[in-house]
Amino acid sequence: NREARQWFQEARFGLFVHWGVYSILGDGEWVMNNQNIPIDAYEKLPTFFNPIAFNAEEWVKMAKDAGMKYITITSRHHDGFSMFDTKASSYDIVDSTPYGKDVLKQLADACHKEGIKLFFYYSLLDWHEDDYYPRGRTGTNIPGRGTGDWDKYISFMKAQLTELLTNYGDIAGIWFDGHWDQKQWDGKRFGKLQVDWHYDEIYKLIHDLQPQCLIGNNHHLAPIEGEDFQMFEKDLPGKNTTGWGTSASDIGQLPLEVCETINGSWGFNLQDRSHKSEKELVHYMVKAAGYGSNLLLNVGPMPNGEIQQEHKESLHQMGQWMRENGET
Ligand code: FUL
Repeated sequence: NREARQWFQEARFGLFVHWGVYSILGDGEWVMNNQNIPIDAYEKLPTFFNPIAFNAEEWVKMAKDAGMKYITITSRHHDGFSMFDTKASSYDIVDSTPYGKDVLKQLADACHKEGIKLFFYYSLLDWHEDDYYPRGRTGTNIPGRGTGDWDKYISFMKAQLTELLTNYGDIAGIWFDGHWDQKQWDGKRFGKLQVDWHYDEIYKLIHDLQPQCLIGNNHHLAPIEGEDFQMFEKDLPGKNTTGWGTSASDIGQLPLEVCETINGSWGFNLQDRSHKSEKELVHYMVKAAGYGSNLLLNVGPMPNGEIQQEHKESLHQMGQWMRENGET
């Protein structure tokens, strides 16, 4: 949808939010994989997840004050835990936490009220679903086990995406991630397994449900049919500083977005004190804008639902800079 792309092209600045049951452990969103936590142990985390200090209005006002035009939040990260009320699984915030409320619904309502657009991050790969095949390194990556029904997994994703695009009003975009999880155990050997993500069907489903909903996929490749924007993870467009990024020749004609962390972590990390200075952050935003790209700047809220003080301060400073420089 041309109008939606045009809006995105001019949006400049957005808030990325990595929040899930992993936040409890304060060791980033990859903690299940990095600490090799088995599924049955990890499954205890939701029973302690009770973010009573979460205030959607405050988050949205904080983003607005920073000069941001949109928020992209993890609806379900690689750990497979859904931060919304899904009927496709009971492994979700409403069915399996003491909190029992849908945080995405609260955020969607606050965003709509304040005129901030909402994107959902959605992981393709899943370390929890039985039908995810190949399942990630944690769990059943053992010969003879861990087989799943791939078609059922695709249907599961479609069911969840349908919910996300039906129950939360207008959604500005879906931010896919985890495409690269294809060099995994295929039941016989590790190798390059050709995973068919059924993008044609999934992208069509999204655009049929909400034509204005922008699709982006963090696959680090040239954009494919059906995608509306191209993202660069911790990387300016075409620089490929990370080594696994997107090369200059793979930049398409779509609006661009760079995403970056304030410290070094996406999900809440208790020990990470490497917060970037105001100058570094402003510089990065200006550089990204020089490439015609938005900046999606991340916060990793704490398990109680509050955003770290240092991150709040950074956002406030960015907002001040934007105002002083007539950018808002
Ligand atoms: C990556 C993910 O694996 C990270 O956990 C994070 O979500 C980042 C934005 O994208 O590919």
